[in-house]
Amino acid sequence: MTEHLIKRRLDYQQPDFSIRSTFLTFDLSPSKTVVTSCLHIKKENINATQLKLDGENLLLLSVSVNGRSLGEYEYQFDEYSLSLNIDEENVELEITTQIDPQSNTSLEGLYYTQSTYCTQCEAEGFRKISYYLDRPDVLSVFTVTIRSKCETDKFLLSNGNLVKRYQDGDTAIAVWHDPHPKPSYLFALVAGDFDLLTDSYSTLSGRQINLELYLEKGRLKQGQHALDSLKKAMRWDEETYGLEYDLAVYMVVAVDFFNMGAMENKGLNVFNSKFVLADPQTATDEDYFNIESIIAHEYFHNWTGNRVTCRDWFQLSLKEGLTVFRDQQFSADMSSYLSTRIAQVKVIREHQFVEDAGPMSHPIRPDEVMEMNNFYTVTVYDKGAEVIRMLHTLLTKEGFRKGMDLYFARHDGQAVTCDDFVDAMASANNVDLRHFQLWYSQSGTPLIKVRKVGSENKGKSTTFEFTQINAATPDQANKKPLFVPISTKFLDESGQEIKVSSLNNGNIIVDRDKVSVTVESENVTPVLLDNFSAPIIVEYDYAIDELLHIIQYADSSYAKWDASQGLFIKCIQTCYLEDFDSLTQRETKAVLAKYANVLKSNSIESDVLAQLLSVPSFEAARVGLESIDPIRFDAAIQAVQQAFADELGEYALLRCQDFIQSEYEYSTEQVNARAIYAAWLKLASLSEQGKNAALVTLRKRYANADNMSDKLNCLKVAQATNIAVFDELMLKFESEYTHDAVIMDKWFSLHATARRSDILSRLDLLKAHSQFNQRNPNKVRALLGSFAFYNLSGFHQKDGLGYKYVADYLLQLDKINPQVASRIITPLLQFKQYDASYKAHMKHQLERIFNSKELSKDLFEKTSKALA
Ligand code: 0A1
Ligand code: ZN
Repeated sequence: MTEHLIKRRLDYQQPDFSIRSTFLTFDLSPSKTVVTSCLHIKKENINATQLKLDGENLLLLSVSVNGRSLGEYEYQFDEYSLSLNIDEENVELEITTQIDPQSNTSLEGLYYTQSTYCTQCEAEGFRKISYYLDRPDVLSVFTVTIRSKCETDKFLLSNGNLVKRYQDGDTAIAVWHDPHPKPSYLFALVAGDFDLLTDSYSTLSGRQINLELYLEKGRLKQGQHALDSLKKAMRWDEETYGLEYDLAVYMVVAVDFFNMGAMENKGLNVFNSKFVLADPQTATDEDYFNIESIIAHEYFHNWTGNRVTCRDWFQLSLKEGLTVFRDQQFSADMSSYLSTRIAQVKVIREHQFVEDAGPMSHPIRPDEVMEMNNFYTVTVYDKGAEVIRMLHTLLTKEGFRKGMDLYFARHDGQAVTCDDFVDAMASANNVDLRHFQLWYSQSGTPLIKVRKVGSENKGKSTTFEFTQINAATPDQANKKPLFVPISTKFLDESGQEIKVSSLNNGNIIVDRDKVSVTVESENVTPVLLDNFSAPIIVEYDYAIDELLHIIQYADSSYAKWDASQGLFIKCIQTCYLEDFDSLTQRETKAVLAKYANVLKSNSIESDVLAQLLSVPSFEAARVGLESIDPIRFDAAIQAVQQAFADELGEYALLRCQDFIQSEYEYSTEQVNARAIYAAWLKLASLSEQGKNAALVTLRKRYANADNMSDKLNCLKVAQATNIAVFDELMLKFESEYTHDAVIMDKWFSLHATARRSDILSRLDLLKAHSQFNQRNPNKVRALLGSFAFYNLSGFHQKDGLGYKYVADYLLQLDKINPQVASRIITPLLQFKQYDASYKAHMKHQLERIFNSKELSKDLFEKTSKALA
């Protein structure tokens, strides 16, 4: 087996050489592309003699130094590198390599699919294009020449500004120059034929920027929302952070084959087409939202990532945590704070907490990495953003802005570390953030247990004790207490807020093992972790009436939602633990009846209503439980869902009639109205009293829907409530959209998550569908990813066949695209959290993968950690 080495953060060393300029020439051909690279190399460490360049899967054609061609004995190369001695301080190094883009199914480096050339270089893909110092702290000025003899390569694109475009006989040639020094991971090249959507943007300082969207032919109209989003993002960044775009052109290319969401290459973003294309007939509200936020995310990287980049890959959260936080702020400003915040919190609770409780647990700034692609995680991205959010809370908006200004003043044009970022924040605000910094180095989810320790002062005051617990994780045995801001309010019996002077801007700072807070009142309901002020788990033994009190009286909609989740989770866990006996059933019914009354009698604001009607997912509801029997837990969720629907069924049916259909518009009001309608329709369709009438409504609604959101909502309701109707509507959907690859992903995903006993043979049929393609990550994620992540009853079959199905598939996929295989394996990695028999079956499949021949580094790292 190939040896897979672990790299360590603390082993970082500055590079001995820099690359002042990089001239690349590509002679494109699908299976034999020749890359000529002319590098001006400068020795930075006078004692260094050997230059070692990274390179993988390259056919080396020639090497020359200062114009002299080297003989084979003058350099050494192996599978991963090319080394040569450099005596002078400055040399011109020219290397010619040949690559095979057509056979590149990993979609890393330069690849060719659907008659288009495309690159993906982050994190370490450039080395599959040419030998280079492929590390983020080597910044170089790039000039790129692209040559093609193929007439369909109408557009030849790279980073920066187009210097010239001309024809030399049968060869089309384009030359690009990017004046901003950049690391190799930000390099991009795209060549092919597209429809081009253009616009221009005028910056606040009066510069004109050309905006260009390159879209699959025939899809021009579907680019408008992305283009509008881009202009909004450009304006927002100028207004919020004073950051202006710095080139004359900003290009976005949409491609169907892409491993991730999108990539922020300087001036030439490459996007997964599902995060660009939208019109009311093809995209849902969620798609509209995602497009706006991902377009913004990539745009914001121009400053947080490109102008100031990472010193090494351990610092990935420097750019990702910060850029996610910035896109979250932007989305909240564009739509509603509440719904965006709830969605973010769900990501943390349902995915990040799970990651942190499993074998891949790592700090937002990891210490050890085998395969960098395995660290584009919810921890680095989303927990990273929560850490930035805490800084924003602690320093205030103004203080945070001062910190950002200082960060750019100090580090523009540099490759820096997370410590540099926190230092800028600390210096600009004159505060000590050393304790806070532990969030960067400590992994795991802090648990804060809150207890009412009694009342004093003749019962006139109540004291709450906060205990911080940081359990060991596989990567770190010893933990220290973190600096945790817990936004807290206290409500009295009448629902009024009680002022507590000891709070710090509304936060209780738990920075030690134990912290106590006293409230001058006797009957107090605490509202804890409002707005999810820290990425932690809070445990407090709420009485149901306290939760209902919060839902009725808290002035924060977030707190209402969180209390509603707490209420559902309490019911689900009781059903699960008490074996659904008749007492539990009666009690659950009584609790849900009370809750239903609150929902009926209160004028709940529309931005939170749909969320209040939704029962939490498996991942959210299982918090705090170990050795889970997923099937029994699933049954508990179903039981609570059914009891809740039965409480509200008739009322829900009535509420469905409130909905007035108007022409589709992506606006906050319409998005809320559609979500509320779908939530009522689901409850009505599930309920004993409402289901027949609801079914008629559902069919009618599907038939009359003039937009994808309503259609998909109907399909989801049918999937959850009536499989026969689901099958009927899915057939209609297929015949309508079978030609559209992007839309068919939704269809694959809905099939993959359906609850049915023959799901595995269905998956076999779906894999044979004409629109399925094992080389396309979107398809694989839609079918196999959705199944493994979200089909609880299908994946966790008692005989282990669901696990085997996924493992068999991953073994094939690993040979095609290890990055995608490595994402889909995630649910199997959590095997230790399940009950014995499930655990054994999952472990067996992990062992099969681990022991298979020529396993990728990606899967090797994950399976070896899981089985350790
Ligand atoms: N930097 C991109 C995400 C990205 C990361 C890795 C990729 O390939 C391995 C592709 C894209 C972002 O944060 O948007
Ligand atoms: Zn990013």
